[in-house]
Amino acid sequence: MLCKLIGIPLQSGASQLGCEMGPSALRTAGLRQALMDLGHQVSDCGNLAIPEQTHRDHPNEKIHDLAEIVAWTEVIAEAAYRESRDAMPIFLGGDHALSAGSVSGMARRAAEEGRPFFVLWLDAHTDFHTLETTNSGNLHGVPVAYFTGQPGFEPYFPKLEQKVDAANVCMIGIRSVDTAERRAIQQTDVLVHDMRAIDENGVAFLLREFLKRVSAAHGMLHVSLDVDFLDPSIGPAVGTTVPGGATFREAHLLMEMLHDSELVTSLDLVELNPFLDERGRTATMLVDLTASLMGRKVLDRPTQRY
Ligand code: Z70
Ligand code: MN
Ligand code: MN
Ligand code: MN
Repeated sequence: MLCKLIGIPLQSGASQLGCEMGPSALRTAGLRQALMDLGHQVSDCGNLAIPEQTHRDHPNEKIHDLAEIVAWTEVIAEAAYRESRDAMPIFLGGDHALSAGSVSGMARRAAEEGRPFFVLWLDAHTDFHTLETTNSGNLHGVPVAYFTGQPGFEPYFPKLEQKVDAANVCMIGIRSVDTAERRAIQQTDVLVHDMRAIDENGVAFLLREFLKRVSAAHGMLHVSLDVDFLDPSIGPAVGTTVPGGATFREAHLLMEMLHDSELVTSLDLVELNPFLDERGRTATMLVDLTASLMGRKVLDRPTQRY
């Protein structure tokens, strides 16, 4: 498989500075070599950059850096569409606002290929605020509402060429949802698995049920991995730590199952804040999880199909 690494030094969607160093930390932790060791070809496209922005105001005065995030969304969506023609893009964040672009660009790619498009959202948060409802004003809290076509993003954000069907979005790891998000997401068909669902069923069951649907539809699958999906004990390098996250074993199991499924066509690695890391261990954790997703395993065993 040809993997394209796309660095996105975007940090103004989060409340704390530092995510702009994420792409560098992932490179330093050896992402490219880990993929090559698994027999993949890797092309590092370097980091994206945004043009000069024109100022944008929104009636919600809490929102900060709107113009910058809009500019990033356009640039990232275009890169996602372009680089996915012949390769699997891996988006190196950068905060989670980048998924407004990566997911919308991949949705356009899937539409062009005539395939249904699915998103697996691994996160403590639903990131389902609209521009009206965000209280923090941090735009990493809005990408899912944007790419599923919730109202109010136009004329600020780019018009979606292809919105993602909410029923094709599955979230796992959720444990921090604001009131407005909860109200809004419950009006949709987004499948939200909170930590209780994990505890009662196990991650393997939840993922297997979703992968069966993706497989039956011959869909393309985008995986969006937010560091705070992980328990802070194994992923401390994130601005918004939330206790009670996924364990090392749960996270690797999901990645191994995703590999076996052969369904994943793009990946976000987001919210890594190297300024908050402990001797690079969160960056290394993300590289190891990506390696599991791309075929690293403890023992050879027959591929599990879904
Ligand atoms: C909260 C907000 C958020 C990521 C934190 C948190 C959002 N709902 N998203 N970390 N990735 O500020 O809107
Ligand atoms: Mn925040
Ligand atoms: Mn997130
Ligand atoms: Mn999060």
